[in-house]
Amino acid sequence: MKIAALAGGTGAAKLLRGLARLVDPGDLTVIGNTGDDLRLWGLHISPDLDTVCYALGGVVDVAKGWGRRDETFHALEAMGRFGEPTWFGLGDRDLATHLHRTRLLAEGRTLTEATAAVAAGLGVAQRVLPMSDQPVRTRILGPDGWLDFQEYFVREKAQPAVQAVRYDGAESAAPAPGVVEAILEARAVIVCPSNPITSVRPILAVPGIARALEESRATVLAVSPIVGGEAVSGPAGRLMAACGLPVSAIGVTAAYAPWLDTLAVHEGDAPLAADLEARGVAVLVTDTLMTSPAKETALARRLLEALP
Ligand code: FO1
Repeated sequence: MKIAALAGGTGAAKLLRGLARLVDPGDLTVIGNTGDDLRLWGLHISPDLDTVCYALGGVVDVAKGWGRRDETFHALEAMGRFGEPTWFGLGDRDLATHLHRTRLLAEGRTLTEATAAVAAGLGVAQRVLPMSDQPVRTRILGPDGWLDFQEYFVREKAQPAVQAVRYDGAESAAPAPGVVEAILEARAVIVCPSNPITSVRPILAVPGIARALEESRATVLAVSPIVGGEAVSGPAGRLMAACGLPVSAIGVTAAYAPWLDTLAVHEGDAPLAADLEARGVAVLVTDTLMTSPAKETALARRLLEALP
C-alpha cells in the first residue's frame, strides 16, 4: 500500500516513525518542507529533511525532537571564537550532514540527489524527497521587517508579533522529481501534525502539488497539530492566527481545504466533530499526542485503519 506523507520536522518525525513500523519501507515516500532551509557558515542546512532522516535512521535526539543524539558542540564553540554566528545550534555530528550535502550541491547534484545520499548514509530505507529542488524560503514579517524563518524561530525565539508570512521563490519552483507521482500513485496521503503555516503551506505553495492532491484518488488524511485551541508545540497557533485562521481543528481544515478527506483530532476536540463534518471532512477522534513510541505506532495504525 503506497503512502505519501507531507512532513515538517519534529511532529512529523514522530508519526513517520510510527508509520515506518507498519508500512513496507519501499511503500513510504516522505515529501519534506524545505521552506525552513538556511545557509550558515557557507553550508546548506535543511532542518526538516534532516529531522525526518535522523528520526527514520534512528539517530534523532528524541528529547529535543531535532538534531542528532549523543551530540557535541565543539565546532559551534570554536566558530564563536572566530566571530561566526552561533545562534543556530549546529552540532558536530549534524555538521557532517551539512558538509556532505553542501559538497554534493556544489558539485552540481540536486537537492533531491543530496537528500537521497544523506538518507542512504543514515540507513534510511524509505524515500525522502524535498518538496522542490529550487529554493523556497518561508519569511515572516515582524514589527522590524522581514525575517528568514530560522531567524524568527530560533534567533528571535518566535517572539516577534507576526504580521504576514510569504514563501519566497515558490512561484518559480517546481515539485522535485517524484513528488507529484508519489501523490498521484498513493493509496493515502498523510499530512503529518506539522505547523500548517510554516511546514505544510510551503509545500502546497510549490505549483502543482496542491493540484496533485486534488486530482489524486488517494485518501488524504491529516493529523491536527492543534489540540484544545493550542499548538502541541511551537508557534503554530500564533502563525495561524496571524494568517486569519482559527487556532483549532477548524482552522487546520480551512488551511487544507479543498482536498482534505479526513482529519484526526485529539479526544478533547471531539465536540468539534459535527462542525468539521459539516465542512465535508470525516473526523477521526483519537489520541494524537504521540508521547511514546507505542503511541506513535498506535496513531499510525489508526490512520491506516481509517482508510476506506
Ligand atoms: N531549533 C532550535 O530551537 N534551536 C536551534 O539551535 C536549532 C538548531 C538546529 C540545527 C539543525 C537542525 O536540523 C535543526 C535545528 N533546530 C533548532 C530545529 C529547527 O529550527 C526547527 O525544528 C525546524 O526548522 C522547524 O520545523
